[in-house]
Amino acid sequence: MSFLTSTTRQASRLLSRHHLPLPQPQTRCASSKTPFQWDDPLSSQSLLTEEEISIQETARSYCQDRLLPRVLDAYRNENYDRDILREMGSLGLLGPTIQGYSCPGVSSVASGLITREVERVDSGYRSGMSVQSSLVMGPIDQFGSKAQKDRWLEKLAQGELVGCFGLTEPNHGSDPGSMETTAKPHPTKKGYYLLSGAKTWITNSPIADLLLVWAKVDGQIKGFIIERAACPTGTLETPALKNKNGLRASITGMIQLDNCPVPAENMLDVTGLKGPFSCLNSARFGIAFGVVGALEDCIERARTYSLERKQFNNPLAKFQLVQKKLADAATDASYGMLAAIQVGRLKDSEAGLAPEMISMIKRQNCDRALHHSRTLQEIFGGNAVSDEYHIGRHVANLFVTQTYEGQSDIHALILGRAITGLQAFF
Ligand code: TGC
Ligand code: FAD
Repeated sequence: MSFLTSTTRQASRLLSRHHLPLPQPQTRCASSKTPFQWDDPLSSQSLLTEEEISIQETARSYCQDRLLPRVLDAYRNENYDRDILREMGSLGLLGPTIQGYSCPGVSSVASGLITREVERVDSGYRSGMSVQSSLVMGPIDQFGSKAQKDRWLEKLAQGELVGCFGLTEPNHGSDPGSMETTAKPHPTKKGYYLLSGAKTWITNSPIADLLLVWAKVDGQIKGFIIERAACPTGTLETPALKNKNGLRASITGMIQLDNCPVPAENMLDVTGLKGPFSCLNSARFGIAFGVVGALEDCIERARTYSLERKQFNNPLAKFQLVQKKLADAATDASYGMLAAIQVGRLKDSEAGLAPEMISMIKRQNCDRALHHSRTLQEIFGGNAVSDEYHIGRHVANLFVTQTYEGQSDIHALILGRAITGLQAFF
């Protein structure tokens, strides 16, 4: 049921190079007959290729048919179903921009549309997928040797192996450059390093088969792929962090390393913070699309509720204050989607993009999604407290999306540095 069989994969690669023509500028004035679409006010759909629309439809069907029915139980019980990654793998949703290794090699916008559909259901499901695609498969594809790619990429693409990305430490979150985790040459075993240190708040770590851990070798940051199955007892622990009040449908934990032996051949070919930050560019880009999906779900649910619920003999939707909340949210969702598509096109273009563009859309879309989901929550009155209305879950999740992969204020400082040439971090 993969959306890209080997035959269509070739066709889709062609399609992705030949985008459908953009809508032509209208010579006539906007007509009152042109219908306004409340769920796509600025017609972002008109900017997509046929292939992208088809991928979006496949992702939406899967998410609505298979993920939505599971999400309440997963969220209530903090129970992430590991099979989800296998299902996503069978549909070609993992590592979608990678060429080869059973990955479809589609456009960055297509990958963003996938995260939008997954996060329309739940940010935690998007998190589990993003880590696998952008933060584990991405770095192996970008900085891995041929042997590393041959060994792991296909299994990760199929969801047969689960990966995690360990950058944050208990004492160093926004400032990963100060990390304390070290890798030292093994004193007796040639060609091996010993890794020691702790990583925290790591998505997928308790179930990960492959753990990409960033550690300092003589003060220089390097990435190591740790294979859980090869770790001697007592050298690697990944306890789960339970009782979260957001992102409960994903699984989060620590990585504790105590002289864990890792072969030098498992090291990635990149040095310094540009290693983890290059992977984060793709993951942050995915979040910028994803949170729009979560906000769109909030808008749709609030609109439906306000049309059905009556107070003072009128549907809530008839009241001006309610309409303003919907209008504000729909405006920011559609601006956010257009900006994300533009950055996606630049990402795939010859000219490329500046990482600050990703900071801008990650920050703005997360901030706006959190703000509006919280405002739309008010439309549900007391019912908002029931998880069956879903909106409270999105609000709690969207706090996390605003925090991880660079908290909103950190991205403001990245932008401030680019605008002024002066850094304000320390
Ligand atoms: P700075 O001097 O800015 O940069 C150091 C080196 O890195 C390079 N670099 C980048 N390269 C590519 N893309 C980017 N976006 C890059 N940003 C920086 C830079 O060119 C430089 O290279 P070189 O060769 O000159 O050494 O470093 P800094 O220490 O001053 O950085 C400060 C700051 C705040 C920008 C940075 O530390 C930061 O972004 N902090 C936020 C931390 C963060 O995002 N953590 C994410 C953890 S992973 C996660 O949250 C996953 S959640 C997944 C999920 O569940 O979905
Ligand atoms: P801190 O760095 O302590 O920041 C606290 C506050 O201080 C923030 O508001 C921040 O903006 C502000 N602040 C910090 N420095 C400055 C400054 N110079 N100027 C102004 N304000 C400042 N990490 C991973 O490596 N891999 C993962 O898979 C992963 N998954 C996660 C999943 C979840 C559910 C969560 C909650 C986190 C996850 N993280 C992961 C960690 C996440 O990236 C960090 O929480 C985030 O980077 C912020 O770091 P911190 O929590 O240490 O906050």
